[in-house]
Parts: sequence; structure tokens; C-alpha cells
Amino acid sequence: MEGEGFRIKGLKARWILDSRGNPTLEVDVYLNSGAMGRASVPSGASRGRYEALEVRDGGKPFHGKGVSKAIVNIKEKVAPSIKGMNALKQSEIDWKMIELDGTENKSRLGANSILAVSLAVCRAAAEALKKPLYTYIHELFHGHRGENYILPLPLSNVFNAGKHGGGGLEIQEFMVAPVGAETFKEALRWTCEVYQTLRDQLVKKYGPLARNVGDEGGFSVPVKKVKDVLDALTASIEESGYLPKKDFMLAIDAAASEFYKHGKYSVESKELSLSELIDFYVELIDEYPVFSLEDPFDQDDWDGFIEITKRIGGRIQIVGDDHLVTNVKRLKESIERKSCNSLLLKVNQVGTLTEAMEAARLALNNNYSVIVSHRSGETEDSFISDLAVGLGTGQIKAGAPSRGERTAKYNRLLRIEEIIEKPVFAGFTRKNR
Ligand code: 2PG
Ligand code: MG
Repeated sequence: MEGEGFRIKGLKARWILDSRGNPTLEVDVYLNSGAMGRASVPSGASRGRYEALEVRDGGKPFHGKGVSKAIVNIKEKVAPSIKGMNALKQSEIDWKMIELDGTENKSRLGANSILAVSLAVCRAAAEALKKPLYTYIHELFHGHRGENYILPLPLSNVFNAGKHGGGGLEIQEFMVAPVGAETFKEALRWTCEVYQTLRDQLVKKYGPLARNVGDEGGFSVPVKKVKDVLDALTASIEESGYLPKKDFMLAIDAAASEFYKHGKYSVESKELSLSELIDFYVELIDEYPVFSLEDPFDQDDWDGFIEITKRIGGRIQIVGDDHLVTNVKRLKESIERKSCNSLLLKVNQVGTLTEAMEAARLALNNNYSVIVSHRSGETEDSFISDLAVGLGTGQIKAGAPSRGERTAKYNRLLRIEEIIEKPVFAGFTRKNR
């Protein structure tokens, strides 16, 4: 196709619903060739203090969560400035929007407006090139054609607590990761079996209400102790016929900024100091097959992050989510100070695909693992599935295998695995057996 065909002809922005019934942005980008790319943006509940900001309307409609101002920003400011630009120049377009916004945290135009356009441009370009999205992302990121694509290990949040569930436990997410599976398809089947066994076990113990699920599709019963959840997960793995540690590992997102106040962490009705909280985590890691611990401390508790990475960073992944907010500046500081060893990659924390890729590159170059992640408020858009495969990060966090906005991501990965010639699944224990 002629270069002219790749130029942006126009944008269309609208609100659609996210999985919590809040409006969110969806954007269509049209190219001269007739190709169109569509993308929508997610929204978090346990948000980091340093995330790029969403522009919301305020006022009565949608309890203040309307996005009509963001839509106007796209129509009146973004569209005229990127019209005519070549959609293949992803970083030029993203930088144009960053400059147009002109603020540190994208508060003028809104990270939601900018991200919706950024992702839709990427889809339109892939569409115009007639390439699958993951292939195009691979080329953008690695600068060459992909040969061996990696299907990510799913970290599946089967038990929701904290701000995502009503059970009262402070630690937010309890995930199972099918590390011993040989393919993504097998990994997903195992995960569903464990998920359903867990439901049956919880219903037996807590009654029929236990089948209700939280924001990310995981179960959410009132438990008092973190170990009760970890015991339930291990029991479900075993009852489903799998081996903890060999077939499944566990992952935790503490989201500790949510239970930190005046220098103390309130966990299981106790007020813990930094060193008591470290001991608490170390005991869990010693007793259970946990391979990944996200946001174990408040986002600004550098001492806590540095100390825990020193103590157990050689054994497990210490993941920075609210702590790093997919932000290159914070990531640089983390690398210098050794505050963790893994980056949670959320495109909407930073607001453009280009910046998210920069963060991923910096992380990988410094031996940080990278987990591509959804938000607790999601749409049916499966962009992050293609992103995980395109970047080749080997891990994705996309919730429980239930609720349409979560299964959209997993189902897309099933389809990708089917198209790829020699897919490699990022499990890691099978080969060591
Ligand atoms: C997290 C995320 C996603 P939220 O803390 O990792 O699981 O939650 O989108 O609410 O920030
Ligand atoms: Mg998190």
C-alpha cells in the first residue's frame, strides 16, 4: 500500500461500559486506506498515587464518572493534531499527544483519552498491514520479525479480596499459575479445573453465597487469615489432581498501599511494623509455593521494598505495581536502589503504548521480569493479550477464568496459540522434572 494509505483520516470517540458499570472511552481510528482500529481503556480501583490521571466529568451523571470531557478532548484537541500523521509512526504519534497534553501526569487531556487513541492507532496500523496485532507489536518492540512467540503464563486471580471483594481480608489478590503445563491451552484448562474445585470447596464450607465472585472473577468469602486462602488454593490444586509447586505455583498481590497508615500495616486485625510484615511474608513464602509477591509495601515505602528484595528477592519475584506505575523514572530509581525485581505493566498507568514499551524494555534490560496486566475495571478489549505475546514477557495477569471481560483475554490467547506456528508456553517446571 502507498504511504498515503497509512495516514490518519479521522477519529471517533464514544463511551462504553466497563465491568463495574462505569463509562469508559472507546476510540476508532480511521486511516485513508479504509483500515480502522478500535480500542478501549480499563480503569483501576486500587490505583497508585503516581499513575497518569483519567479525566472524568464530575457532577451527578454516572456518579461523576462520565467521560464526556475526555471525548471532547479527543475531538477538539487530539484529532486535529494527529490527523494526517502516519499510523506506522506509533512513537511520533504518542509523543505528539504527550506534548499536546504538556503535564507530568496527563491530567490535561487525560490518560484515558490519550491511551484509547494510542492503542487504536496501533490496531489500525496492524489492520492496514494485514498483520495480527501481536505480530505488529513484536515488530514495533523488537525491531524485527517474530520467529518464536511466547505464550504467557497466566496468573489467575481466583480469590478476590481487598478493594476487589467483600470478604474483609486486606491482602488483595490470590493467584494460581499453572507453571507445569506444556501449552497455554492446557494451562487454561488446569486453571479452570482448580477454579471450579475451589468454588465447590468454598460452597461446602461457607454456603451458597460463596459462589459469588468479586471484581476480577475470583471468589470472595469472609476469611480471617491469609493462610486460610492459601490452604484453600493448595487443597483445590491437589483435589483437581495437580501438584502444588510442580504443576501450580501461587502468586499474591498484597496491594499494601491500601492497608498502610501512619507507618503501620493493618493485616488480619493486627498493626504490623515494616519488619513484622516482612516476617509475615517470609513465613508465607516458606510454607507455600508462592513465586510472586506484588506490592508487599506501600508504594512509597522504599525501605520495605528494598529490605524484602534483599531478603527474598533471590527466591521469588517481588513485583512493583503501585510502586512503579509503569513509569520509567520510578523504574530507574527502583533499579538503582534494588527495590524489587519485577515490573507490572499496565498501559493505562502511563497512558501511551510507547511509554509502556519503554518501561518494559528498561525492565527487561535490567533483568526485571515483566507481567502484562489488566485492571480491575475492564472492557472486552483483549489488547493486553496481544501485547503480552508481542513483547514476549512470558507472564500475564488477567483475573479469574470467568466474567466476559477476563475470558476475552484468555480466549484471545487460545486463538493466538492456534495461529502461531511453533508456540512456546512460558511454564517453567515441566522441563525440570
Ligand atoms: C492491581 C490491579 C489489577 P486495580 O492492583 O494489580 O489486578 O487492581 O486495577 O484495581 O489497580
Ligand atoms: Mg497490584
